[in-house]
Amino acid sequence: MDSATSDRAALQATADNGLKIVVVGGFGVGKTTMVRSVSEIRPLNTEETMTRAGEAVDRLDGVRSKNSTTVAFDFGRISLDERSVLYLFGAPGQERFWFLWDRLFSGTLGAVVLVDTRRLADSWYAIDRLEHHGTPFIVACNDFGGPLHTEQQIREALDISADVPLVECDARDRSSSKYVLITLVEHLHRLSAARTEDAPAPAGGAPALTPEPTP
Ligand SMILES: Nc1nc2c(ncn2[C@@H]2O[C@H](COP(=O)(O)OP(=O)(O)OP(=O)(O)O)[C@@H](O)[C@H]2O)c(=O)[nH]1
Ligand SMILES: [Mg+2]
Repeated sequence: MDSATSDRAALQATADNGLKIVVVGGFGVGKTTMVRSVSEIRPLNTEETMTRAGEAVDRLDGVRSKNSTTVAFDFGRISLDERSVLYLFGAPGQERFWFLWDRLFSGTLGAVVLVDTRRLADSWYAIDRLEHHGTPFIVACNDFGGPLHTEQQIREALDISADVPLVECDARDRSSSKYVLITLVEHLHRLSAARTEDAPAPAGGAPALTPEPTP
């Protein structure tokens, strides 16, 4: 287990808008890879080697070459600007660890549902849980060079409406992953602005985002 952390990128003193974001999705879609590639601190990973003992319970369809899996969660951090800092939590993808998700979603402002378009059905549970919690999310299709689907086909397969942003990404690429997170934060700001449309704007720019109350 790699649990080392470092302060190689110290948090700016002006960072007063911390947002908890979860990266969720099916097994082996690249959640740990995304948190790793984008984090400005050495990420906390709870990767464990997958052994023969887990063969009976761990699903390996489509990800045969994978030999480690997240057993708790990943944690990383990225500053978007002087004030906004995202605290990233990567969820475990194996079904036997899904019981952790509901706790992980607590206090979460928004989520990235990472999708391998060759295994779209593996994303259904994540979307179901997010909708249950009322957690806003975007969908990011990670590039595994799989079969190409139109945006409409993906929306229909995942049963997501037109107002849920859908983007493509390569989780191994920092700027691509950062673009995904910026898309999510912009989505959250739009939702927040729509909620407070009639309220006067607070001094000092965009209103700070606050989590939805957990149902
Ligand atoms: N081709 C390709 N491979 C990727 C991409 N992102 C991640 N991978 C690879 O996919 C494998 C799975 O990545 P992980 O980041 O461990 O996936 P995960 O979703 O965290 O997996 P679990 O925590 O076990 O559910 C790794 O071997 C990555 O190197 C991508 O964008 N393209
Ligand atoms: Mg992982």
